[in-house]
Amino acid sequence: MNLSVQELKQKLVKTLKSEYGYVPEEATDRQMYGTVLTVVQEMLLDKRGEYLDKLKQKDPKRIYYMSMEFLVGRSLKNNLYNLCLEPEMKRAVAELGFDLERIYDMEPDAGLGNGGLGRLASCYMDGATTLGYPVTGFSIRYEFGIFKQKIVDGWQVEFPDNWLEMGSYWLTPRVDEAVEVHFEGNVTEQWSEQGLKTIHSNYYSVRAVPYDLLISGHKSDAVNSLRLWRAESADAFDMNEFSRGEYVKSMESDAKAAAISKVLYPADDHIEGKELRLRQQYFFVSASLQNIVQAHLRQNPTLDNLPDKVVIHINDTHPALCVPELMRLLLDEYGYQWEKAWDITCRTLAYTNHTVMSEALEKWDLNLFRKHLPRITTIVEEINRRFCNEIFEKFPEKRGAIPSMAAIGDGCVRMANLCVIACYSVNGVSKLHSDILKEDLFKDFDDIFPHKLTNVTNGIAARRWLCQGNPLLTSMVKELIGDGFEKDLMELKKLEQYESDDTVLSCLGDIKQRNKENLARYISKANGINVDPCSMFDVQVKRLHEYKRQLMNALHILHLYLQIKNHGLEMEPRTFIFGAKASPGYFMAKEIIRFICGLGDMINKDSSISGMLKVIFLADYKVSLAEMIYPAAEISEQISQAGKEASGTGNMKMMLNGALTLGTMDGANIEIYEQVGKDNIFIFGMDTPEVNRLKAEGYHPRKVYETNPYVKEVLDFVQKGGIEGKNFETIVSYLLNNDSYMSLADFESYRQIHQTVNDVYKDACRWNQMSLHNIANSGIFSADRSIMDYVNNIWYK
Ligand code: F58
Repeated sequence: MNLSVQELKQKLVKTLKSEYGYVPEEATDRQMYGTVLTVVQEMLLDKRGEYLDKLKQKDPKRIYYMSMEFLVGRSLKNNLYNLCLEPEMKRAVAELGFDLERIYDMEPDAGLGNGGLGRLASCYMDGATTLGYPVTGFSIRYEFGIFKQKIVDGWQVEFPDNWLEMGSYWLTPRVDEAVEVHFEGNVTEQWSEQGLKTIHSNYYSVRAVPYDLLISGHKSDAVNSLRLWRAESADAFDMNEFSRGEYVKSMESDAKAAAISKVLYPADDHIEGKELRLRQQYFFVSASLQNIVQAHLRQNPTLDNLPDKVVIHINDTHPALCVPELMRLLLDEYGYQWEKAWDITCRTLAYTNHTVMSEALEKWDLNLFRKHLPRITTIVEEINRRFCNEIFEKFPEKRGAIPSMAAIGDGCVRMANLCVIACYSVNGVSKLHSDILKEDLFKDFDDIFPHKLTNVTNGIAARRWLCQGNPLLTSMVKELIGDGFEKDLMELKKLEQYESDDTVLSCLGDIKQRNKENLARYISKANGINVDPCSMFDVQVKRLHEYKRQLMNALHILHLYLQIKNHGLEMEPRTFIFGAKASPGYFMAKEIIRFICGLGDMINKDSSISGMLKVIFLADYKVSLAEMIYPAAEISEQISQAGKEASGTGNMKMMLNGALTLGTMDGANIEIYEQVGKDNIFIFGMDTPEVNRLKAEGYHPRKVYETNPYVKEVLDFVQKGGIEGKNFETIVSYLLNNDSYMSLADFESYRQIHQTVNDVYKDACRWNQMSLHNIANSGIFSADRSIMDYVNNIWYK
């Protein structure tokens, strides 16, 4: 967008006057913040108008990305960057007496997601928009996003995230496009002239009002939208009750409806079958599909060609109700016969799986399902009946597998099976993960639908994670290889020619140093602890989960501490940095945070280890904090038990910022390994077959404790209350008796690879060389590449 500083200033002054009635000299930071966002939003709306006109003419196939979560983060900097207006806006704001950096900092994260899955959805909106594909995201306009985390005495405490107060500037309500969603009620069948008709009556109606959050692409004509639904009662209050003087009761129905879009469920990799969550799912699925069908019918006379013009992509099973809801619309609202409706549905829907962990595979109790969604239940039952019959008839060799493949079993609706049965494409998110889907979780399906299962390795929005988050490194890269990498990340490969260039390598080292200093300043402010920016920054930031093994990292830190204290170990100074939210009801995860914090309290104040170790737990890990942490990371801890992390995307973000991966052969770590080669990554631990073998043999963590003196020393120390006199009995007993993700089994190998890391770090030149090699080979992990995989292999195949 071509706007001069002068023109921007005029826009700002005008908007400040019209919105707040002030001139710049009188305005507060908050008012200037509102003004800048309003001006940028208006530019996006204009651009969106032009883009929609073009779309109407060309009428390409539309992609609808259905996701319960979009972890958007902040938008202002991203939008200015994408519109190529950042330098001009900076000056315009400065000339009016304000500081754009301060304004950036006032923006809350739109935290409408838990972690990797939600962030991936946002990275894909960025990639698809930049590449000019018409992708619309659909989700819920949660009033409260992912909770704010504070640490009190080592214990995680959650606070509501009222992001709309400062974040609603980006949302445009479209009341004119509101639709109704029906819950509960009775389902009956009636004969009419058209035959047998299903009638859903006595339902409870919720109004879904869309709010659009515009997504800009980088140097692209496209402006896509993320459509977020807000729930309200179809009738604001019950007039009968109101007339009887029962004022509070008259508003209950409104409160019940509004609860649907009140708050994001903060569970990560664990699904609880809660009624409200089911209502959330159906609410946003039904509203979105009604919207999609209406939009299609505005341009087409029929729904017969829906699969040629539309893909509805189901991001994990949370929007799996798309399957029966599309069927319901076709059957009940548009009068299709079952076979034709099923054909259209199957050819329109695609599904991405993000986990193989059984506790995260969604199941809904059939009775609960029936109570809330009676019509949807009859449709799922019919889908299941027909599917089971088909297998029985056409695949006699699979008759034995019918109980495990069915969409309904053990009194539950199994959402993943439902998706695999219906969708024309099912993909995993890394090579290993997709192989596990094919060979294990969905093996029987793969045998009968041989081309359905495929892989799309995840990717990240490099423009956010490198260009916006790490300006120093970006300038260096631009100086060396030009700016082509912004649009084609594979161009980073050109950096390889500088791997023996001392000047470049030392410049890379200096940049990392400055980014570390920046993070050290933040740590000092946030945690009141001074860390040495010359120490190695070893980072593990991600949701807290046992399978991600933050605890193994912490045990190893304790091991180092004991070695320094008791056995005179000398090592390169190291700062271990953690950031992680635990699901509020996940006790063990919260205990692990308490353990890390306790460890930090003990180590950070111990002057006898002469600053060799520091342990920092950064509270409230979120997108905007990640943007500061990644550029400063030197070691990227990706240490999940092999076979458990579907992909990981933090691993890619840190690699792109020059950190070296210390990880297991899990998820996308394997593909990072393939890209950089064995000499530029630190791999340790059991791989998936080894994990499976040990599990089959019988794993006895207590044996490791008894045979490995380091493990014994560490656990004995904890047991004796060595960490600040605190009781961590649950942790010790968990490790000795269960250790579900085999941290103790991998401990020795983890310990040894850390020694290698320590040795390599002594050679700064070699380290920087490895770091540059990692950056140079991270191009494949661009979200743009993932989007092109979706485009070529799934969406426009
Ligand atoms: C994550 N899943 C995977 N789920 O764990 C990670 O390996 C992968 O890189 C990422 O998806 C993107 O593919 C994940 O983040 C959730 O947060 C769900 C939220 C809702 C409840 C169940 C977990």
